[in-house]
This record gives sequence, C-alpha cells and structure tokens, in this order.
Amino acid sequence: MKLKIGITCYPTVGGSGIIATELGKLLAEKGHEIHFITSSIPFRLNKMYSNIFFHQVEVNHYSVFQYPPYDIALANKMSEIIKRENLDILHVHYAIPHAVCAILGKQMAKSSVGIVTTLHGTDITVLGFDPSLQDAIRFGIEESDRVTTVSHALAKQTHELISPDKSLDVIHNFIDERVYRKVPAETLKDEYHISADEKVIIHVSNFRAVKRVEDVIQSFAEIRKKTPAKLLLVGDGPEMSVICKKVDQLDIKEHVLFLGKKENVEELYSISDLMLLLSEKESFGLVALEAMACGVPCIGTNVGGIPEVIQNGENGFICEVGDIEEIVAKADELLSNPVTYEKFSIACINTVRERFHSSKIVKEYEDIYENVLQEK
Ligand code: GMT
Repeated sequence: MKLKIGITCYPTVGGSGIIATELGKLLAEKGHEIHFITSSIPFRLNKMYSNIFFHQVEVNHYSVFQYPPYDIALANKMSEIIKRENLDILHVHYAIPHAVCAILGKQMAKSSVGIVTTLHGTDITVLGFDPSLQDAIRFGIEESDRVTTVSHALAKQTHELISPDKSLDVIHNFIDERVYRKVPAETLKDEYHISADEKVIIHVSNFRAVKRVEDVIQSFAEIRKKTPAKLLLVGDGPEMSVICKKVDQLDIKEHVLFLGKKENVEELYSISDLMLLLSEKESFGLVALEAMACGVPCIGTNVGGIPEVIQNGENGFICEVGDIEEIVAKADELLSNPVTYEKFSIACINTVRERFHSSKIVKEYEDIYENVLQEK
C-alpha cells in the first residue's frame, strides 16, 4: 500500500535528523509520498525526488511574545498539511515538542491521521529528568498511535523515567549502505600529511559534554605512546575549546586534526583504522554504525544502546565509561594484531548488513504504519 507520510524532525546535523531524512528518502524510493514538515530543509535532502515535498514551518518573532511560538506554528502547519495532502501517517521524531505538536495538529485538523513517534534519546535521557517536562513527554508518548525507540536500552530507560502506559517498539537505526562503504580515499591520507605507517583514529560527534571527548584525547595520547597515529576529530560543539586546551596540555597538537563539521564522512572512515565513541549517554550511536559499515571497528562505552551495536570481542570492544587504561589496552590489541583486526573489520561489515540493513529497518517502519492504519 502506498502511503502519504508526513515527517517532522529537527532538520539540522544530528542523528535524529539524519535518520528521519534517510527514512523519508528510502520510503520515497519505495513509492510512498513524503511530506517533510520542518523549520528548514533537512540537510541530507540533497537530491531531487518527485515524491518528496518540503513544507517550511515559519516562526514569526512578534515583539509581544517573549518567546517565538515554534510549537504552535508547527502544530498549525501540521494541521494544514494533514488536511491539504490528506496524510495517512504523521511520523515525528522526539516526544517533545514534536509528538505533542502532532497531537495538537491532528486535533486542529479534526483528522484521524495516524501518529507514529520515534524516541531518539535526548528527549528521554536528558529532558526525561526534568519534572517540568515529564507530563508533556508522557502525554506525547501515550497519545501517539505507536511509539518506537532506537534501542532496547532507550525503551527500558523510557519506562523507568517516564512510566508511560504504552508499549514501545524497538526499531534500530540504519545507514544507507550505498553511501557508507569503504571507498578509495588514499590521496586523502596524503593530503592530511598522514604517513603510511601511521594508524588513523577517528571520533565524530557534536562535542557535547556527554560525548566525553576529553577521554578520546586522553586515550589517544596513551595509544600514541605505542603506535604511531593521528586522531581525526570530526564535528563541532560546546566542548571544543576545552578539547583544544587538553590537546595543548598533552602536547599532541601535531597529531590531532580538527576537521570541523564535514560531509562525505565515508571518505574519512575509509582512511580510518579505529573509531572511539566514549560517551556517558548514547541511546544508539549512529556514528559507530557508519564507521562499521566502512569496515572500521569501534571501541565504545558500556552505556545505552552502544552494546546493541558494538558486540564486545566480535566486531569491536565495549569498555566502562572513563576506563582509559582498558580503552588503550583494547586499542593496542586491535591495532597491533593484523589478523584480529581483519577479523573484526569483516565482522563490522557483516553486522551492519545482517542486523541493521536499511531494507530490513525501513520494512519495520512500514509494518508499523500499516498496523496503525488497520487499527483505525
Ligand atoms: O547524539 C546527539 O547528541 C544527537 C542526538 C539527536 O537527537 O540527534 O542523537 C541521538 O539520536 C541518534 C539517532 O537515533 C542516536 O544515534 C544517538 O545515540 C542519540 N544521542 C544520544 O542519546 C546522546
């Protein structure tokens, strides 16, 4: 059945926006009609699709309001699109504000559109602790027709923190395997002045405190004592100045490349040997999946959904948060043993193909949409 699906997410660079956009693109390729209802055009929507439409939420800054009314403007736009395009499903990413806006938009439109909400993490693991938001989150979850979480860990945490009277379906994240694969990128290594005998370690994030990039720097400094290596830091965010200071303090400036925000990261993964994802909160860890799809094993922390992606001792390693000694030991084990490395690298590619293939995941979302419509 071909459906008309509205999608709302934060369209900026970030895991939830990437998943929402990539899902919209793949659903469009399967013949569904997709309507993005967002504040700006999703940044990954970089190709022309005749069956993808973008409806911009305009937020006016009236001087009488202390805060611009994004949520109300979004609900109003949702109502408009639900009616005009006769949407079957409105799939929103984040409980607040998006699920709450969808419920309001549906009521404004006096429609029976199905509401599917996907929880990504920050809406639960950060906002879920705030008593001033808990009722709103619970309302958004309970009033959605179906709610999905990107990991079992996030589903568990949602039940613990919010106690919604709702069952949650786990649908893991995915990557577009046509993009994330090992690509020829040898010249890039030369361009970055990385010599052939140097290993490349990569970290990709939004440099928020939860990512513990300082642990990445500290681990790298230790790994370098044994193995010649360069560290690629990809992304930008609030912790960047702290990180720069730490790099200076450890006197490793010439071995750390601050690359800022980048597109085409598959080329960077393709010259990398190891990814470090040492967060203290991470409901899934999409960057680990991206790296693994390019054959790059990861060392991740034992938090949230990371162990659902990285299988300890099979395709990477799981260490406790802040246990630098263990992280360094596991990195040494991988980087100094080519046979183990090759085994892990192949296991990474197989894991992505077998457990997180986009065709499998997109079908899981389609099944949810169809169930919602059948239950109407
Ligand atoms: O990691 C972030 O800070 C961005 C955040 C977001 O909402 O975009 O990412 C969350 O959603 C991603 C996609 O589902 C997950 O891969 C990330 O693990 C999750 N981040 C956290 O839980 C901190």
